[in-house]
Formats: sequence, C-alpha cells, structure tokens
Amino acid sequence: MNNLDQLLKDAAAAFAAATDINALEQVKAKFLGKSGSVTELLKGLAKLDPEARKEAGALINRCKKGVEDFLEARREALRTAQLEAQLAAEALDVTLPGRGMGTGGLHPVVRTQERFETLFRSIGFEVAEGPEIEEDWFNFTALNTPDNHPARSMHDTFYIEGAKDVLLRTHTSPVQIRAMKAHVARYANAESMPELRIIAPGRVYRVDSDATHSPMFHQVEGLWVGEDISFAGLKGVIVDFLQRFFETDEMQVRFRPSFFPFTEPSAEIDFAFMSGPNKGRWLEIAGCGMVHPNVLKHGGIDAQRYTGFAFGMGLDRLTMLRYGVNDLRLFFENDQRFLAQFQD
Ligand code: 2NL
Repeated sequence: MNNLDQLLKDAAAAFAAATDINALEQVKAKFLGKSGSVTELLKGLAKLDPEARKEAGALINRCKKGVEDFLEARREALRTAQLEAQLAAEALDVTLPGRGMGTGGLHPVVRTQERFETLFRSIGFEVAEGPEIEEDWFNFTALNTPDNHPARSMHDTFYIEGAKDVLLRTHTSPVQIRAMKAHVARYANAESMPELRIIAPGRVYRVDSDATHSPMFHQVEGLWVGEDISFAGLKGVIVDFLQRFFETDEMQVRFRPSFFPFTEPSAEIDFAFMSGPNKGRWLEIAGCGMVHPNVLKHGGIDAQRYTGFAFGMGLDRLTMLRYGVNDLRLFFENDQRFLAQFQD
C-alpha cells in the first residue's frame, strides 16, 4: 500500500472516530488544514520537476478528493444522528388526553355588583354610570360639602396634578348629580317629571390603605326622587334588599341617627343575622338619609315639590360578608388560588 492509500485510510478512521460535528471539524484540520498532511503533500510538489509534478499532483488531488468525500459523508451521518437524537428526546405522546383550557370567572366583587343590579332592577331602578375622574363641583360642592370639610383635603382625596379642581371621585354620588340634571333636562318641557330611580355602582378612590381600607374600592349608591318619597319607603327598600341579598328573613335591621352633609335626616344602617356564624352581631352595612334640599337644587330639582332618599354602601364589604372573606386586600392581589374559589 502506498503513502496516499495509507493517508486515505487514516483519514477515514480519524473521521469515524469523531463523534460529533465539532470534533469532526477539529480532525479535518489535521488533513486539510494549512499544515494538514494533504496540504503538506501539495506543497512538496514545488520541489519536483514538471513531468513528475504533473503525475504526483494528479494522485495527490485524487487523494484529497477522497478525504473530502469521507469528511462530507461523516458530516452527513453525524447530522442525521443528531437530528434523530433530538426527535427522540422531544417525542410527543399524541395519545395523551388534553390538559383543557381552564375557564375564567367573574371577580367576586363584580358578582356582588351584578347581584345588586339584578335586585334593584327588579324594583324599577336603572343602573347609572359616570366618570371616575371627576370635577370638584360634582364630587363635593353639589353634595352640600362645605369648602373646609376634611374630605376635601389633599390628605384624603387624590387630586389630578396640574388640573384645577379635578380629582378621583371619592364616592359615586356625582353620578347621581349628573343623572338628576339629565333627568330634569329630558322632562324640561313636560307637564310633570317621572320618578327618578337609579343605582350608581363603581370604583371610588380615597387616600387610605390598611387591612380594611384600599385606596381604590367599590361603592354603590341608590337614589329615589319623586313626589312623596319618604323615609318609610327607604326602610322598606333597604330591608327588602338585605333579606334578598343575603337570602334570609332571619335578620334584624336598625337605623341609627347619623350625619352626612348630603342628607337630612341621616342614618347608618346595621343588621344582624338571627342564625349562622355571625348570629347576634351587629354589622354596619350602609349610610342613608333623605336627600338634602340643597343637593336636590344642585341637581336642578324643585325641592318644594319633590323629595328623595339616598343610600350608599361598600360593594367590597358586602362581598366580604356574603362570602366570609376576612381581608379586603385579597380582592386586589389577583391570586388565582383565592379568585378560583368563586367560579361556578
Ligand atoms: C356611606 C354613606 C351615603 C348617600 C350616600 C347620596 C347621594 C346623593 C344625594 C344624597 Cl346624589 N345622598 N348618597 C347618602 C347617604 C349616605 O353613603 O357610608 N357609604 C358607604
């Protein structure tokens, strides 16, 4: 066997010994690199005379071609092997059952809001909405809140920087002021104005944050304006609502005299279950009263002819009582382990 045959055999063996593409490229250098054995042979041709150079050159080039063919064949084999290994490693078992999509659900506070809306629609209330970024006049002035009232301070209310008298609403009452004005405008040319019955649910904001207060929370207010609307009517609506919302007649309800700038007289509403885990414990649930004449006037309503009652309560608190949740912050952390418990 001559030198070239031996070289070809050595190359084939060296390539076969390389077990991955990187190793193969290293081995290639030994034969075809700048000072590889094939390259050295080609360099040696310079020393031969033309006749011998031609013959030797042909032989060496055929040998080089052989080395290159072995290299390419080995490359291809290694690539195929690598692909097969990858396919085997990433094999999918298409016969496994699917994981399913997982259904979403409504947030517990939204469930309470929808329940509230359903119950009040059933007694002829409409649902009203309004802006969360509100003007000072609608949020405070129209609601008979004096200029020096603490609620108006930067300490208690979020004001919009750079805007004059613009803030994040601290209750949904401004929605009701807007609704009164729109209602009055709609019936401006009519002989009489129909009753206005609305609830205003939504997000409200106050500078406050601890276990029982969040800077953003949810409120719903109710308003019924008409001729001969009385405190007795207010009591009837509230007691009926609480019994239907909590699905029991086994409760006591009391109205405690209180004060709000926008109602006169005003009361706070407490109720107590007569059975169950909270039996006998008075729970504060809402504030209410007869709409102050100044507030009716700001809504454009003739306070001589019409009266009205209003109430406000926290949707978050209502939700906590209904589902037995003890920390308000759970509603705003978006923890799936908590939220998933409210899915149907
Ligand atoms: C509370 C107290 C209350 C009102 C809200 C109201 C709205 C208008 C006119 C008069 Cl437009 N009053 N809303 C009245 C009394 C109490 O909420 O403690 N809420 C959680």
